[in-house]
Amino acid sequence: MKSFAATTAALAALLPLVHGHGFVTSPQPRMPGPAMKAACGNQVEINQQSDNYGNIQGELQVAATQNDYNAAECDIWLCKGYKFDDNKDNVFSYKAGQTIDFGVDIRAPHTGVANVSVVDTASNSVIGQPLISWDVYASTATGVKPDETSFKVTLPTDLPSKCATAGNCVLQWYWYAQSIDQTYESCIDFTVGGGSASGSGSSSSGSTTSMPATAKTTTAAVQSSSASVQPLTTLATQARQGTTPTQAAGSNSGSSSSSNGAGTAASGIPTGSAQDTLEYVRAVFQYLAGN
Ligand SMILES: [Cu+2]
Repeated sequence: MKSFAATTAALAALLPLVHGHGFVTSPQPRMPGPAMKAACGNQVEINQQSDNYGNIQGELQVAATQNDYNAAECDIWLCKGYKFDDNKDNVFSYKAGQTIDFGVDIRAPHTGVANVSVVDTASNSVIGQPLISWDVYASTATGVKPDETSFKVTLPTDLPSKCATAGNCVLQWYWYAQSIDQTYESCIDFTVGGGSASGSGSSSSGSTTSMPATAKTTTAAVQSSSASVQPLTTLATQARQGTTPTQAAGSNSGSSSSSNGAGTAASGIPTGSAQDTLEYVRAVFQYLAGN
């Protein structure tokens, strides 16, 4: 008979398989692929290939035991490590100021915060302000609300010209369920063209002239201004990981996540509410039962 510790470890190992609970369904986001595998390692990619609803902490649990995980190349806090190179055929062409419909599938609520932002992929920093944000998202107490899974965002009209080139900017949906220390992300690759005229005939590439190319949104300015406004963004978790100097500052308004996060990440067992724990146990049993 296995020891309790061994059983617990086995259950914890299942967590990444059973605990994927959120992903954007529309527009079609980035998916895992060979470039991710090369950067993040074979098992991490397989983990997400089998469950793209999974969370970053789950990926890191897998990564911790793999020597082909390259943290710098994987850049896991950006798009969960999913790579543009695997998604070059799935780039949306938008116009400045365009409104975009979003659909999100949340399979289980976990109270947290969320937003959708334009993210500079080179620096994993938010450009400007979030396009939409929630101080309370997917609450375990109330359940998921309709406007958390079906909503619109409007692209800014002053995005930097770099966003005219595919791969440089993504629309990132970000959900940090601090109640159980799980971070979910989906990234939509896009380019934004300048012109508003529909009859110009040119596609999204050329006319960047209508964009204020040198919009004052330097990264530093954005960060400092947004830090005081956004309660959300990329938070405590990233600050703790020390991986994102960009979005962390000031965003984790004294949350408690820094105190419980390490233990959660280490064991894989949620330390959140009783309901979260029950849900986890239920998920494990569902997995063991074959569904
Ligand atoms: Cu979950």
